Amino acid sequence: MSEPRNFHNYIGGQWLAPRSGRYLENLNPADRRQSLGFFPDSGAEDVDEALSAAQAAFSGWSRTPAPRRAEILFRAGQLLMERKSDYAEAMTREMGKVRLEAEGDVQEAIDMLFFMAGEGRRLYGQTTPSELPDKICLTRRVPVGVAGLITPWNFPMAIPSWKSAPALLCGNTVVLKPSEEAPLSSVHWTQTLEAAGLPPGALNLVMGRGEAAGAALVRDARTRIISFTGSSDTGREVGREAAAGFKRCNLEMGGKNAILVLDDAPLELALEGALWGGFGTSGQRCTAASRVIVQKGILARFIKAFVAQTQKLKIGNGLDPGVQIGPLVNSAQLEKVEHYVQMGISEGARLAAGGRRAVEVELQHGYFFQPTIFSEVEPNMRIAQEEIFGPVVCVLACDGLEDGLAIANGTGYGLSASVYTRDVEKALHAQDALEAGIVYINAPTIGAEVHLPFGGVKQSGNGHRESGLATLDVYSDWKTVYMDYSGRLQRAQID
Ligand code: UN1
Repeated sequence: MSEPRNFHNYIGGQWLAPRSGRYLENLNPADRRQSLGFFPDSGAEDVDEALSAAQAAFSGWSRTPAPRRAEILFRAGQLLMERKSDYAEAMTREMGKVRLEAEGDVQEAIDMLFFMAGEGRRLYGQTTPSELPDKICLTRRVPVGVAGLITPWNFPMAIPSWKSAPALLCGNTVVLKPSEEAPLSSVHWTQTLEAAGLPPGALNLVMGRGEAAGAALVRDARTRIISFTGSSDTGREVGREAAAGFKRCNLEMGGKNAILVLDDAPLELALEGALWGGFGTSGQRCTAASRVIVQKGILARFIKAFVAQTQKLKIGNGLDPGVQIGPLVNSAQLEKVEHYVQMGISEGARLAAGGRRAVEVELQHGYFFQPTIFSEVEPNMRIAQEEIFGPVVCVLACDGLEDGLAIANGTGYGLSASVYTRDVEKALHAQDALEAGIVYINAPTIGAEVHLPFGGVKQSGNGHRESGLATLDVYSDWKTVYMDYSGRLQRAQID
């Protein structure tokens, strides 16, 4: 292997070494003997420089017509299509998700670029009649200012795209701080926008840890929008800090998503959904189906087949063909999963599959964990309440639709939920009653598409949405314009 190289921040259109002088090495979680390189461990001084660059670029970028801004995003989408395969391979090496899923991650960013590019010629406001004659009223979306974007490692290109594409389209400038576990995909994202012709300072990339670079970004008065995806605990801190500065703040946090399988469900389809929803991305999705609630009539049959199919999943390096389960992202995540497995056992759940690190010879240099199923899980157990973010699925029993819905809704989270049934009335009733921002019928809890709103209720979010047209409300302010051509003073509510 060649010498691991040093990567740089991107500030004001230049690739710069961090002023902090510090770097973090990034290792391949499937084989930690392989280094991806050294990435800036930026400090407050780097964030300061990036915010100055973003602020300086704001007047030019915000006055660039939205269709012109959109054309740059469109070109970036075309470039990303050409680079998809290379970037996906790098993504698998940096955070472990299997190659096919990494391609899906890059594809999600392409989709977002094209979706937002189209929006450049719309960005619709409203025109309304006035209560007074010879007067027109309308609303326009206007840019807010500098957006600070803090993104996680599990969707290292998709999530930066969810945030930066609409932020840029709306005319804001951006400072992006990706997770230190997956900075390379953000380097690739930034290089693509640079090559597409984004002017200097419109998007700045500052790499480093949340405690240093992330905290400085959230705290600084120049950041007018904060968009954060990560844990509910960190989100609470971010939200508190943002509130003190009256900043727009979009928080996307955890989930404890459930698939509800009723007696009349198409069983094979539900099994496939539980496997993909529970173990896709090794369970490291905020939308992962970490609970499967099965009606008693089919419970035994479901568990038997679910265990058998889970044990057949091929674990390994995500670049190897046929591998379905990649590693966890790092040792801390591995230890967290182990901790929860021990907890499940001591809470009295039955370990039905997996439960251990995968220790085959070819896996010994990575952070691999067997896909794990607990059965006989009670709704109030901690393994059924807390987000594990790993390949651990809890199977719970329910008596029927109402009981199943109560269990599904019985956690503090509310991101994604799913129901499998052939009964149309039950399905429609469930989509009404499930306390979740996203509901699937006869499909697993993962797989959101970029032109629809993404986000959760309860502790999964703070009322905003990513993706879809709804995300434009995070990245723009409404300006209301009244145009009076009567030539006289007209008093609303009086004349
Ligand atoms: C996340 O896990 O943070 O719907 C995002 C899905 C993906 C995005 C997940 N499109 O599962």
